[in-house]
Amino acid sequence: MSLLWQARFFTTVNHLRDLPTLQVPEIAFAGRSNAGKSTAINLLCNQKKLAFASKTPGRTQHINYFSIGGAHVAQHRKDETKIDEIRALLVDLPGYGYAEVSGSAKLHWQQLLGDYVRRRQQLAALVLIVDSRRPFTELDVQMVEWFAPTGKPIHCILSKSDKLNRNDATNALRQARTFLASYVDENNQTLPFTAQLFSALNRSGLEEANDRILELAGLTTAADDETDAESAAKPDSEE
Ligand SMILES: Nc1nc2c(ncn2[C@@H]2O[C@H](COP(=O)(O)OP(=O)(O)OP(=O)(O)O)[C@@H](O)[C@H]2O)c(=O)[nH]1
Ligand SMILES: [Mg+2]
Repeated sequence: MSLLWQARFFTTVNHLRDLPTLQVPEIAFAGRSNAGKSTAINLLCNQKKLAFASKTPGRTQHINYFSIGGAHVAQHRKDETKIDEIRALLVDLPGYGYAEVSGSAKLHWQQLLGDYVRRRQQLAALVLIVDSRRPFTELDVQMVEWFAPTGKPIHCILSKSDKLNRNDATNALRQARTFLASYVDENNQTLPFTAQLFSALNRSGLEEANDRILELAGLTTAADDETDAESAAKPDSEE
């Protein structure tokens, strides 16, 4: 069982001024509309309808937050979420590049996404979901270029790999890695950008994605073992 399975809905926001004030790592899922962001979140969190996934592109219109932590609280959904037990937040960002969104709405979302990825201090890493059948589009590149100056990690998930044969999938992965490796910092060092193939349909790449996301969110197994050991050593009556 992964820690991500504890995820529960936290909040929806429309404006940057409404972003949660919690000081915990955020992992944001970005990508073109229909790339498979919501589907990936649902699979990683082992829940069918946590993030809304749809055949209609442009479905995720707001920034949706899911919290990780406080599992025993989350099991009783009527309880108030114990904010101080939340260890990380997953963020489902609205997809970009959906042609039928009107000009002004498009602009609003592009500005919001740009400002969010460039300025959000709690944002620990970006999970960029790219359809493995399409190369990086102009807006994917824009996203990487907004985020690269922060020096923070990007993990690129090449989704829908079930649609490609093995050879094409391998090529798509190689091309993505080459593209990501072309970004360097001011000292000419490559940035912490990684990529993998993923299919929600046949669950391939699920474990790799899970492990990387836990690592990026600071929720690695080693830390958990430590916490478990600590709490096991404490007497129950302490609180
Ligand atoms: N074959 C296949 N289809 C997938 C996969 N992942 C997602 N899909 C399908 O792609 C469509 C879009 O998936 P969503 O998860 O809603 O995409 P999204 O990126 O959240 O889209 P927006 O909310 O519009 O930004 C749905 O019909 C999914 O079932 C996959 O790995 N393989
Ligand atoms: Mg979505």
